[in-house]
Amino acid sequence: MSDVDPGRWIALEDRYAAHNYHPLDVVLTRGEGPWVWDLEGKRYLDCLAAYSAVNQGHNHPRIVTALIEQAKQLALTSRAFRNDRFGPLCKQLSELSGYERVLMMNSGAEAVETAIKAARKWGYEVKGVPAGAAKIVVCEGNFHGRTTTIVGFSTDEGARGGFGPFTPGFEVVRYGDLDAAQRVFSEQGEAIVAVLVEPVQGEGGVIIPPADYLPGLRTLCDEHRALLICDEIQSGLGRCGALFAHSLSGVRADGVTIGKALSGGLYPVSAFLADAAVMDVFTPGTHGSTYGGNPLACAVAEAALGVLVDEQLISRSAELGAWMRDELEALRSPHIKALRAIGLWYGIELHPEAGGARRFCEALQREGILCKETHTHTIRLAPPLVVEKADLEWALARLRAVLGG
Ligand code: IF1
Repeated sequence: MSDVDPGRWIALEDRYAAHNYHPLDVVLTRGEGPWVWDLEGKRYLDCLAAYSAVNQGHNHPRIVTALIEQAKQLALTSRAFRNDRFGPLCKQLSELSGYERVLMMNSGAEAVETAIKAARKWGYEVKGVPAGAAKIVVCEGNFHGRTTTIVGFSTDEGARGGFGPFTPGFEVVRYGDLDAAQRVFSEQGEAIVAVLVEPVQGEGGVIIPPADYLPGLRTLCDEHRALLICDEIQSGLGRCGALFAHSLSGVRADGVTIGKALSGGLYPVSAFLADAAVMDVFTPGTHGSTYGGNPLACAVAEAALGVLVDEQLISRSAELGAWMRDELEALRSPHIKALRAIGLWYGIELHPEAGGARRFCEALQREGILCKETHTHTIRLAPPLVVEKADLEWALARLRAVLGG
């Protein structure tokens, strides 16, 4: 077997790794900007961008330098001591986002867990919900991570099945359906401490709710004294053409979770953002994490946010994204049932007769485009926000070839 035979690496994974994924058979070894290369030196446009973690592109030199320099200086102190990178990062995040306080964690799921804990504690201490009675409203088709609490309110049997018993206290309503939210509030408003919602559902297949949905949820939360918490882990930090996707609906959430692109893919960094009136329910000893807010994470996040702002990746996402949407809309493919687009994020839903999106993703892989199907029939495209128009033109030609039209 040659040194670049992908079969060798695939066999190792299949033999020694847990089988909790079904990846495309491409073995990547290098990345730069929006591009990645496999063992044989074949180049691909990365149209998944590590689920939007590499919005800044792979190995962004400024973020890599920040990582290396900080690793040489000081990586981890624990929060038992202070470090000189944490305060500046929190200030930068607060000023950028407009929220008074920042709570740093590592994975997205941890940020969501933090939001859930904050909402419950706020509910008991501020709203006055009787002990143990707090309810959080979540949506059908949600994806917020993989902890037992979070998968407990998932409606995806694959993500949830076999992992119970689950944490109680969640009410699931149909996504995008204000009447459903209204009903649950009119029945249980006194116990509801928060609505936890993705402004755009990623795993759901880039599902964009009706324009009045988030404003409607905002009003319901205000009327019933509940927190509106937006999970911007995937939709935020530029992906939708705004710092936060929910701002596009003209609302301000009471709490926001971010992750993924907060580090540009160099390190797991996540955060929960809220004003003091919510965040101050956390007091010493009530929440934390060994790695949360460590100097290495903070240095990486500071650089990743710096790139987002200085390279104007957010307006770039809005502008290039709209152009690409028009180009995709002009595709006359017999296979396409619906196109959903926001920023540089697309869900291309295929007719069931097309036989599933997986084979199209495999065909695109052969053409040099990496993307991933979701929910069987939808091709999800989310290139790094540093992608050039010429790269997208190149990709469009291949999409035309594979999808027809
Ligand atoms: C997997 C999906 C994407 C997220 C939102 C929290 C998290 C995620 C909105 C948790 C994570 C991931 C994780 C990854 C696949 C992926 C995914 F298809 F499953 F839904 F991106 F679209 N909130 N999304 O999208 O963040 O703890 O992973 O850091 O679990 O296989 P995490």
